[in-house]
Amino acid sequence: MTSHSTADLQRYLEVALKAADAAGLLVKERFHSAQDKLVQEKSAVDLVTEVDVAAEKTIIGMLKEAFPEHCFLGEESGGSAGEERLSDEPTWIIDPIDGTTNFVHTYPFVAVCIGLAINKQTVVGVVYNPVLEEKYTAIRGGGAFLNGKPISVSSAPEIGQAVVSTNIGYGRSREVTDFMLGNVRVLLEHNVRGLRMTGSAATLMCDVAMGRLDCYFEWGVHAWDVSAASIIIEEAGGVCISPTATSAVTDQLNLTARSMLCGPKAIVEALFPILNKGWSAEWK
Ligand code: LIP
Repeated sequence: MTSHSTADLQRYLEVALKAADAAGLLVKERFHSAQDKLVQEKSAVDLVTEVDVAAEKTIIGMLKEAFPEHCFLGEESGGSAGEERLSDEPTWIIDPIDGTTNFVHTYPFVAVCIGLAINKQTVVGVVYNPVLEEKYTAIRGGGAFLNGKPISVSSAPEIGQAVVSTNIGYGRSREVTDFMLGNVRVLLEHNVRGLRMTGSAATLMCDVAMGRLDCYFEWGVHAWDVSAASIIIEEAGGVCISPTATSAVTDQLNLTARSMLCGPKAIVEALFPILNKGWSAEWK
């Protein structure tokens, strides 16, 4: 397997930043014109706009030109079947707009997400919110940055002092509702200081990376929602794990596990044993 030097990772980051800027411009230009965003419905609650499609095309076009030998996995072009085929080869994992519902509703928590995974682990990540002008970047071993300034996760020592975040996703069945509400109940019973749900996995994860939130968890997320942001958390000193009924806090993050729990190690370790983990990808 070819090895990738820090200089290679820097070069990957440079191109990813240019692609994120180009896509971010498309998002920003259309953000305030909610009425004329052409919306298609993957389901009544899972939306895709013409901007998602155009932004993904732009990103993949720019990355492919620079790195024709790499693989690509995009929310709008790859789909879930592609996610299951994630290999050890360098693979760009792209969400052109994480927070599409927010975008449609002009709620400013949206992000262009570009991650590069090698051996199924993210080594380069860019999460760019062009509305709030917040650009998070990281390469493996090089620290995490918000608009060029180093960031780190919070030092909240326990759940009672933590503001925790999650999202409710797209499932509306009885099983999903019971599972989601079960975890909200767990947090309240453990006197969590606050709970936030703002509808974009990547922006919440970056809020955790820069320490304004203390933790994020969600079941149902895809690799493109979490790949880029996962390295930003890890490089900011936090941990990211894929909680399942049989996993442990020490397990390596599995980008395609459809689950995420991340934050400072102390909070992740405190939440891991108490959250319900019996989620099923089959649930609607
Ligand atoms: C969204 C995630 C969010 C999750 C939604 C959806 P999208 O991504 O960021 O955390 O709750 O179900 O996956 O679809 O806006 O890119």
